[in-house]
Amino acid sequence: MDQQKWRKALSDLPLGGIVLLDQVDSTNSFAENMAREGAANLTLIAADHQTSGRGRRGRSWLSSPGQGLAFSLILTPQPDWKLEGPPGRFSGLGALAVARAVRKSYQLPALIKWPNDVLIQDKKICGVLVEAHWKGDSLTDIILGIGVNVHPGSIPDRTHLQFPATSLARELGSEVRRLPLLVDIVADLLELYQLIFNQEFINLWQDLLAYRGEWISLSEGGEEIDQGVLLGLSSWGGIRVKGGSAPERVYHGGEIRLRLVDRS
Ligand code: BT5
Repeated sequence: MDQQKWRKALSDLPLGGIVLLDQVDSTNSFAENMAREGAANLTLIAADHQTSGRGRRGRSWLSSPGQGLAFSLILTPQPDWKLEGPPGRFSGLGALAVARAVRKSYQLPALIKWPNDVLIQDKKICGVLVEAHWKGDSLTDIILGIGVNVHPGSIPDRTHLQFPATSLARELGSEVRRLPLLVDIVADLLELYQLIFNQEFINLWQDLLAYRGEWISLSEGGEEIDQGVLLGLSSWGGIRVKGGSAPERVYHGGEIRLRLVDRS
């Protein structure tokens, strides 16, 4: 990455700070340390390469140098935050910003696989990792980390994947530049962030939900916990599922995995 060029392109956005790195273990870990040392709200940390990119529950996010986007945003609690419900909307924020930027700039049919993946044609191009940190009972910061496969070289070997993956350039059939994509995603994310506690935000997210109206299976810790039709999102960003004669169920929680059930 040409750091000077990247910094200049990002400098018009209302960020609290910009940190650009050639290599880091994980931008989320780096952001966590910065937050602990008092970094400003909306500080962006982006790296050309992560040596230990992280997914959820100890899983890895794999990438090759310069092939994708890996960045994290530090969010510190604001007076207007409504924290009485589950924090799932922060992964929705990351996924929605990526899906919208991809749709707007490249006209590709990006959808959000709840809770934290962005898919194009049923293949993963992006993962979001939200980590909240607490001091006693009080939330100190939320780190919102986003990884996007941009060039074809960013797609990990199939043996490392539990779900098919693709890159933006592969789906588009032509080259994609990382910097304008990053600027589009972060700009949209900052706008959506203003709406995050409104129903309008949930509606925008729900409009791009993958598998809506389809039969899905949910699992947690490797065990299936439910099956049913995916109805949509709850007002807190959980998913609403209905199957059989039982009443509708709502699930929250970033540890749940969702998959489509082939009923043909
Ligand atoms: C995620 O977790 O998808 C969240 C990934 C978040 C990555 C960003 S990069 C910037 C920031 N810093 C970090 O350290 N992390 C964040 P999860 O839903 O648990 O999915 C992880 C699974 O996705 C892995 O077990 C693989 O199967 C698969 N995977 C790994 N790398 C991938 C890639 N590049 N493309 C598609 N799938 C991948």
